[in-house]
Amino acid sequence: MQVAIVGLARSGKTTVFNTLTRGNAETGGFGGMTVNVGVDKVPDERLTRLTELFKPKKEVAADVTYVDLPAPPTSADGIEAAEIPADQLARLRTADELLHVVRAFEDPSVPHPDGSVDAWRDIERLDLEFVLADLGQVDKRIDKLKIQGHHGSPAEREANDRELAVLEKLAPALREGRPIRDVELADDEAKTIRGFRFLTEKPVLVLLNIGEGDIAKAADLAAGIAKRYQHKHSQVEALSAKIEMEIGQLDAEEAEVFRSDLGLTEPSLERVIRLSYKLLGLISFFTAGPDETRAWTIPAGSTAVDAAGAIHTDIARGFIRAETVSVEDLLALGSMAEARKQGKLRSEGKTYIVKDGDSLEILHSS
Ligand SMILES: Nc1nc2c(ncn2[C@@H]2O[C@H](COP(=O)(O)OP(=O)(O)OP(=O)(O)O)[C@@H](O)[C@H]2O)c(=O)[nH]1
Ligand SMILES: [Mg+2]
Repeated sequence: MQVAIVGLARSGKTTVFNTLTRGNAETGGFGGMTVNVGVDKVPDERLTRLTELFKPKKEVAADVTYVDLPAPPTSADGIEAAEIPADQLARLRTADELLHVVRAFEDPSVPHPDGSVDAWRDIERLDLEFVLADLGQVDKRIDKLKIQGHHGSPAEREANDRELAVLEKLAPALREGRPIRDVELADDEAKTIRGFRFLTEKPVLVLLNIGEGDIAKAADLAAGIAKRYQHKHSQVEALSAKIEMEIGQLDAEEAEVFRSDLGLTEPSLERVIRLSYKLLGLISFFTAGPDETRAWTIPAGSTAVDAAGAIHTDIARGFIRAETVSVEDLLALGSMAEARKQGKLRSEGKTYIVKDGDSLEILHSS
């Protein structure tokens, strides 16, 4: 899973990146063109507890790749309607999700490119750039299909028409400034345009980067924006990136003290990671044994065979059955054997829909 960190100049993208990845990329670089890439483990207390129980040689958490991209040139240079450069667009398209960092902190030592802090204005501005990028691509493709449509075999022409019909549904929505994620599409229509990897189709987590003095109001500030940001597959969160970055550099005990002093009850960044995971419709299942405890990522709705395939294609091919127990039951009962004795262990077949928090032992022929 890959998350692109996007936002206008000096909104705090790199600070958020550092916090998420415990990195130390240079911040305050004033619109530099550096791209930072880092990997972070998805925090999951269920995995931690499984590891405590099984004491395996190794623990493997699910991970997320974060890509911190430069701000689009428009916002950095104040040039109207400059396009997002092609190389940045290409990087954006490969992402599964956008983490849109929005400046909501006041700090005279970090001048806002527009002279004033206005989170809503900035959200709309970047969203518009993404809409325009998608619209450019849609229009170009429509023109091409219209020319191409008169040629080719009947099957080719039919495929041509099908694609054209979907794109002609998207174009007017984009012209009105609506993101593709809001357009109602049937499954086969969505599949037709999947290859484009449109920016406004990706799920988005809007992250308000609030000032240190606003931490107590974080939830209210996020709710205020969420009320106006009524899009599908989107969510709004608020945190103070600078403080979170500083906390991230402390050891666990110090961090705890610091957090409670600030009235930060829950680690905001863990929440962000989990939310971005959920927004993608991903769930976790676990495998646990003396060698290794491990969290695996699969799309919600996956079957037991899909889960086996996430581990290894050979295991999917030789799938016999999945001995299944919820992690909570497994943790409460202490072992697979005990879970079996108590009737909590189920034998599930190929078509079983795996649930978030299932612990699986997949039996397979080799
Ligand atoms: N006071 C305050 N300053 C912050 C906060 N978050 C980031 N900053 C500061 O704002 C400046 C810009 O932060 P960056 O993380 O570099 O922002 P960016 O979006 O990556 O900036 P560019 O890559 O230049 O577009 C830095 O000096 C940060 O220290 C915050 O929550 N509060
Ligand atoms: Mg940066």
